[in-house]
Amino acid sequence: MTEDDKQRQLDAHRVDSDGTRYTTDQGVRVDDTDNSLSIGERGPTILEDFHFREKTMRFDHERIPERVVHARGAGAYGQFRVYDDSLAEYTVADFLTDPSQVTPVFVRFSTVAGSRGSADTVRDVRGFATKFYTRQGNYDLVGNNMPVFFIQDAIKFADFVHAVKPEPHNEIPQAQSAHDTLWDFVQLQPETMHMIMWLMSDRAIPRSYRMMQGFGVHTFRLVNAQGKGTFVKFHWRPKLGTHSLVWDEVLRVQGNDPDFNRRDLWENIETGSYPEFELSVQLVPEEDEHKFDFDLLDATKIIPEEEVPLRPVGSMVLNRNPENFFAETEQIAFCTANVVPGIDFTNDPLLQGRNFSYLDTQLIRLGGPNFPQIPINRPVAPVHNDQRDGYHQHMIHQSRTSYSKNSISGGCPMTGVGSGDMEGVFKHYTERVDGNKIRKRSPSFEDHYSQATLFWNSMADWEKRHIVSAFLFELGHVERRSIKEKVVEHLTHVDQDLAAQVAAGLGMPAPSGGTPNHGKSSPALSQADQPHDSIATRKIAILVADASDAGEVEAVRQALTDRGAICEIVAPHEGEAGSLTVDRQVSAASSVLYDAVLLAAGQDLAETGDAVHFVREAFKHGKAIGVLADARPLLEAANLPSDLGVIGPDSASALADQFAQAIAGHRFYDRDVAAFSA
Ligand code: HDD
Repeated sequence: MTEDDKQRQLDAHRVDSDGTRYTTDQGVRVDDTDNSLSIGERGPTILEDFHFREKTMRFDHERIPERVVHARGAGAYGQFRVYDDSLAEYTVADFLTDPSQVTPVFVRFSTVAGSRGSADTVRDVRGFATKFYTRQGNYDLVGNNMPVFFIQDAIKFADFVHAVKPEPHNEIPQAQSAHDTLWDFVQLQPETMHMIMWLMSDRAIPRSYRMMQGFGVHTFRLVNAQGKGTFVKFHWRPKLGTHSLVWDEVLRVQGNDPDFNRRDLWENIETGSYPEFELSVQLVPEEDEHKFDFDLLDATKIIPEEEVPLRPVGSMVLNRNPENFFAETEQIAFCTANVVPGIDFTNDPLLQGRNFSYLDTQLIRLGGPNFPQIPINRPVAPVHNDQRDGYHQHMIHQSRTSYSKNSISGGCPMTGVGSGDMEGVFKHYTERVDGNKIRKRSPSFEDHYSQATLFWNSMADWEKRHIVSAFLFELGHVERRSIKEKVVEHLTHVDQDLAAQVAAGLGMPAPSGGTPNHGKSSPALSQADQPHDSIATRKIAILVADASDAGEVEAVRQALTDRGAICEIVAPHEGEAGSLTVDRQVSAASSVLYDAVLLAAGQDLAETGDAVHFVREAFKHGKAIGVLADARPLLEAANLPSDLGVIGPDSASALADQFAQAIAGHRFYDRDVAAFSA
């Protein structure tokens, strides 16, 4: 089975209403769906109106329960291909070892805390869940854009989610971690500290789903043909680099375009700018399980890349949008227990609990045990077993037996052992386990601070500033003083300087005590160290007016689009500005929806409040600003406090390269904008 097979499978379920006639669900043609059946024109509606009753019954049942977490998301189809067969030494997973195979995938990106209708750009973890439709069955890699998790044991998940979700009495706040119950959970559960550092960092406000990393989080196990295991961590790295928004911008994007990340994914796939992610693995021989200063089974820990380098193994391209959000993105059902031969679990207590939870949640969400038959969930590998019946069974099983072993059906469907054919059979990894039945966390899970410190130490100065501001925003929304104090106390075990800065902002005395900083860092954790070499798909606003020099504008536009950027002409009015076609009127545009701005109009826009605000706001958010020679008056009207990342005023030919370079750098975080108001 191949990518085409998945396509054919989906095709078989596609319904197109083009050229069709309206019918009931029973296939009876309907004469009119605007007026219910009544006695006389002004008389009562009658029960006999089966069309009205069916239509309304269907409407009343349209919604299914939203996901209890990760309710808000967006998905896309794509394909995965491994580079070579070098992993064959470690795993029998076909899709990870056969470079001739193109494995179809569906990826769903999501936020965690918000409801289905919440805004995209909130401070939150992003889900990054991939379903690989492999020849050996479906494999789900249900990861996040952060490599660690809040808790170590799945039994705490319900508590954590209850704490981060809106508070129970008034259901406030929506999609926000800035409230008492989350921080109360944090202060009482210091195992959250490493993840909290990630959550307070810019990783929690990605510029795009296409520009964030993905992580399998847990240590999994690869298993080879001899049954030998190798520990593995999975990483996705975006081809476009890992970039974020800035917090003040995020707050404004939420109002300007609540679908910011969803729209960005959709539009780029529609226009053929296909998001691409490289899959890498970190491999640890079983013999090395105990050589680290943390436990590999603890999901609040990373394996620093400097200790175990990433090994790139394959690439995933997302190249097709779903056709129907509900049928595909809403009904896709991921489960960490969906593994294929060659991939197995470890005893990570978070992973073990997830393996139960996902299957269980699909039963309530998708209304019964036959959800794997929904087109988006169907494997391309053939499915045969004796599991039958249940709500919404789509198959018409022909066999006279539904038990195993049987003789009536010739023993079919046959197990590996029954048939003697063990090709492609999933064999659980053999692991010896001895121990008492206990409820107790391993002492090897006890260090909650060292890697939080590692993360802090690895940050660039601007990343540290953003983390401090995030703590102040979040704790600033916490009402109970005792909770804030306790969080600051935890921070003294991460880094004294961090704790002191947060304490100062909260008006608390400089904290004492704490743990000395170990001084280690992992440069790979900083976004400053991610690639900044492309402007592909960046959105650039070109501010023009009727008198703008179209030749100069076209020259810069060409230079930017040649490098893959997307330019939009923004002007005081719709229609034409001179010979330039306007994409957006300035008062209907907002700088927060763009990555950079080119000023291409002078006096006319210098007198337009919206345009001046546009420029100042872009500056405040660290964006590159290109200035054509004629636009000097607009630049002067904007009265920016520095020229860092402001390119020009100059001619198109003189500024284009430098402007493009500035955009590739993403943001000028070192601008002093603390006291600058847009
Ligand atoms: Fe989970 C959904 C990721 C821990 C229980 N989780 C869900 C999704 C992602 C993750 C990306 C959305 C999938 C989709 O798009 O449909 N979850 C994670 C990661 C975790 C994690 C990376 C830690 C490493 N999750 C976790 C625990 C539990 C759950 C410990 C329960 C014990 N997660 C669920 C769930 C969800 C879910 C309730 C909600 C909807 C769904 O599964 O299908 O079962």
